[in-house]
Amino acid sequence: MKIGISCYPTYGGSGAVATELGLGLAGQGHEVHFISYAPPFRLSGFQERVYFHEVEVAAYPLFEHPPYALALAAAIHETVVRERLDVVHVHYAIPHATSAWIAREMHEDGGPPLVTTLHGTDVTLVGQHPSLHAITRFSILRSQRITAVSRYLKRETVRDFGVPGERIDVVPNFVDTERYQRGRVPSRRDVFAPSEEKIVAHVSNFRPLKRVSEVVDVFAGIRRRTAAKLVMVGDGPDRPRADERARALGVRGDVIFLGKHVAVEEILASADLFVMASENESFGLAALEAMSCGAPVVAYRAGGVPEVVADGETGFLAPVGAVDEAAEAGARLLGDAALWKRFSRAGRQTAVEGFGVRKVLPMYEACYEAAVRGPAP
Ligand code: GMT
Repeated sequence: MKIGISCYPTYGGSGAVATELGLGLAGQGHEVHFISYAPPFRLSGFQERVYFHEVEVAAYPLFEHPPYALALAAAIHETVVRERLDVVHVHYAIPHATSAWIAREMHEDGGPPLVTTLHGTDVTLVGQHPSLHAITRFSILRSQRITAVSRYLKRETVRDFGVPGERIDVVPNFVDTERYQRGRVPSRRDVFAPSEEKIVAHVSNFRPLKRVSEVVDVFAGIRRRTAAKLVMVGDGPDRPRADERARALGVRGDVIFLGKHVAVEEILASADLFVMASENESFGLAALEAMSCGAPVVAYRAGGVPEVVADGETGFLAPVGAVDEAAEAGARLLGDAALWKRFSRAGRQTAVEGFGVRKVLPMYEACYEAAVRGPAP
């Protein structure tokens, strides 16, 4: 098939999933055309059957806000016509589903079907804004196929947008378990933890809902019980707050802010524990990637996280804001070698058997085929 994929190219889960999906599909013999304003951050190196089409946004003195959604619609339409795409798959409803709908309307015969994957904040946060709610609902409903990355996100979409449940397929996020595994790359343990401290990792875009200061709080609680270093990967508005919090708690010397990193698997493969303190998370891709690398997870029981992390088996889940409980659970895992090994193995097994690329890719392929076939007569 010839598949168009549109996503945010910036550091974030939806762009990561869209890119890994496109690369996986190309590996299966499909032709994949990414359409965005910049190459997605995980798209590097040459791969056969993968193309990138840059959306050019016209600048004009009259435009205080250049119309990206329209430029994207034009680029999708143009790519569909030129490359004869069979299906257009957009990730994150706003504005991608709207742009793809406009592109489709531009075809006299309707053009190829549109698949929209809902990722999280497009439904739970941004799409809830009164100015965006109606158009988000409209664009989701106009998609020929709709997928959500967790059962939780499907429920939220049904409840808040009135989308009929039978129209939404849950296709979970996935991980390349060959790439994300311990022992594939040389360990960075000596770099992060020269005195053989335990390595606690966190990966996110440091936005307020990630509560990165509480990641530091949890780490400080762990640090009081065991020698450890915290490796913070990513960047965003709350990084200064996390830095400040680490200073205030007297653990700044044990926290390494790495900034944005594309090859997170190289860091996660050295981690002993992954900590996430999000107040909401439709899925938690970074937690899955950590589990694939054999790192148990400590997180809050929020949104779709329990669908990924099995409490008491592959990690521990605490109520949102229960910093002490999370810290105690983390220290317990790091201090008990047998427990850690059991959780590490179980997490890896969950990633391989439940969320491996070989399991999830065919679900998207089936979705495209159904979209192309169209509704049953
Ligand atoms: O807001 C974010 O955290 C970024 C967002 C994105 O679009 O990159 O992440 C969402 O999509 C990811 C991939 O499906 C999920 O793993 C994240 O849980 C989800 N984030 C939230 O729901 C907050």
